[in-house]
Amino acid sequence: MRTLQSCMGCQYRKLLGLLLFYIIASVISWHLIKLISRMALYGECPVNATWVREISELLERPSCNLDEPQKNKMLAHCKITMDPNSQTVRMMRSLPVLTPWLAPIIWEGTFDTKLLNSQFKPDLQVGLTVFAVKKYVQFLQNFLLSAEEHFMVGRKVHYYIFTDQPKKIPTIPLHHGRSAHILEIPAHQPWQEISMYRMEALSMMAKHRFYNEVQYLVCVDVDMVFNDHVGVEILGELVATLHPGYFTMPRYSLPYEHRPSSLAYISPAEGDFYYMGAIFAGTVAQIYQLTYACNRAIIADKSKGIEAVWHDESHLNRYLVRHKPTKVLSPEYMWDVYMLHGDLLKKKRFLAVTKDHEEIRS
Ligand code: 5GW
Ligand code: MN
Repeated sequence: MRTLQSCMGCQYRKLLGLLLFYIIASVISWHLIKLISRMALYGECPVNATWVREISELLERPSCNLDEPQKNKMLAHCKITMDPNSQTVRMMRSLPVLTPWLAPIIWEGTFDTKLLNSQFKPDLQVGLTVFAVKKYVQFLQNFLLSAEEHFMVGRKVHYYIFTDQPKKIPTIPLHHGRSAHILEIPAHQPWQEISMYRMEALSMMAKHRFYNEVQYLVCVDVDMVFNDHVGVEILGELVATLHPGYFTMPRYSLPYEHRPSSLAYISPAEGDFYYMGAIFAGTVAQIYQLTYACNRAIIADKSKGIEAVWHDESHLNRYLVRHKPTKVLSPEYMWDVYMLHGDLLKKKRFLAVTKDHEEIRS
């Protein structure tokens, strides 16, 4: 009898112990889950502090021409959008690595350079096209030097430099197997013309020359510098780049052409991302199709007296609604120090050079 009672007592103690263990374990795991999900959502850095510092720095720059009330308004706006508990920020911080049509979005950590390099033949030839018209020739030196350091290192690269001033093109020592070709073009007057003329010139050259010389083309702005590795991971059939100013924005706020009278029109029901006109890539055939279609649309708009809101970029975005890119580059491949959320990027591979717009375009 005694042994039975003491045994029952020990059963109760065991049960109590187990209960206590479960309570403590679930409290600990609840806190752990909360901690892990916070880290996953916001990263380990105190994002709020980083963003506040970024914005304050931007506002204090001499080139920031906002007046005091404008600055205050901007800060107030940022306070709302930067609250890490807000739904917007939660959404923004989950960066997509696949498009809805399952094309990869290239971020640091999503690719293996060694493996990718083994998938491309050693005799792969890549064309890098760039326009340097009027005062923009001054960007070429640093552009080319940085490309030699970071762009398709160890690969055969053809630089195609479209310019109105062949004599002013700097001579940069190029690595073995890499060459520069100067292609003379007329200086167009209004700036949109130069920017848009690129589509015409590229489609012509793709048809008549690039076919024979390269397999892929990468078409970029010249007011840029390479700042980190840019390699074969950017090559694909049709490659577009997320605009650094809009990759965290909801679709309804993207600056597409909203007037149905323009051929660049994108309706509220259409559009996926907002792509940047300053860098796109693809096979020669795809770049030919893209630049030819965009140029045709630009000409048709012009004949109706319409110019798309962001010029060639608007037409590029329209084209990419119908022809989904097979690969999308993250803003690592097109960054500008004036953009927010730089803390989300592990690398800033291709950077816009800060320029005095009025001076350079005069
Ligand atoms: C651009 C704006 C106003 C007046 C002229 C130009 C211009 C552009 C020019 O005088 N020369 C020239 O070669 N371009 C080419 O078009 C450059 O490759 C330049 O990178 C590209 C797009 O123009 P950006 O860079 O001024 O446009 P954002 O949107 O990058 O500022
Ligand atoms: Mn530019």
